[in-house]
Amino acid sequence: MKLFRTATAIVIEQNGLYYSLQDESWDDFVNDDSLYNKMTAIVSKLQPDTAIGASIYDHLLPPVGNQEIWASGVTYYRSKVGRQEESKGAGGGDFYGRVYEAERPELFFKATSHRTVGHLGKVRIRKDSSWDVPEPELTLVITSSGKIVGYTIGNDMSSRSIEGENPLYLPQAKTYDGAAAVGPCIYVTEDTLNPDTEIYLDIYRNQELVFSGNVAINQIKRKFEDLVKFLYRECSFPYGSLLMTGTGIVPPSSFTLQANDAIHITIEPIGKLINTVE
Ligand code: DO4
Ligand code: MG
Repeated sequence: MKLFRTATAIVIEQNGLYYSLQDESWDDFVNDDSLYNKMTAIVSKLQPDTAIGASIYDHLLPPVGNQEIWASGVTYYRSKVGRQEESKGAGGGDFYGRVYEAERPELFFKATSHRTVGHLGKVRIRKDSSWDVPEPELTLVITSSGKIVGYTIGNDMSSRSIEGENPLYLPQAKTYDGAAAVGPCIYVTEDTLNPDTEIYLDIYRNQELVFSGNVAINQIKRKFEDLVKFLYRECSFPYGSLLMTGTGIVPPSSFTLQANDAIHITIEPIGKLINTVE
């Protein structure tokens, strides 16, 4: 089942049928350990809203309310190697190698909804950055109690020039207006995701494909539950949280994003998140 957020309603999609819920608080609705069962019960009682169809994808809000968005780093081998390359001059090779092997993962605060866009929204690159990439990341939707209740697609937009200059600049490389995209929906399931699930990244410039890559989520070095446990060790999340799980796709060092590039991230069964660079 998929859960969408629009300006006027929360919408559930099941088997191509859409069920609309008015007057529901997003924060209360999502922060529920029984989210799947609740949605199943709603769908069994409610009539589908035939006025809603696939055009819902044209006017979605990001599926985040008062939840904080956090991110995990260096969880895939490709990310470790990419960071080591970019920070050679700053001595970062050692830090990234160590965090990849350590028990404690790298977790950092990414954004609130204020700095986040949804499907078809515009992501930004910093004006003081010269080397920028999208990071396509499976994103966990977690309740206050630490239960993973769904999955969405995240884009952890990153400045590689700022991060590469000095690892202590990470918050500036990662957090700025328009630095995060999530969506198009939350995929809610009782089961865990199939480990063979693939993340695809395609970047188009003037309709031409300029980068394409993919990675299976089974290439991640960490268990999702362990990332959540560390995140929730000393932080409470009254509305729940979203946690990006890290990138396993890093374009070559010669690649940098440009204005108007279109970033397509696909993770089935969640869907496709499309954003354009402002
Ligand atoms: O350590 C820097 C950030 C890593 C990151 O965002 C990732 O691996 O996805
Ligand atoms: Mg990342």
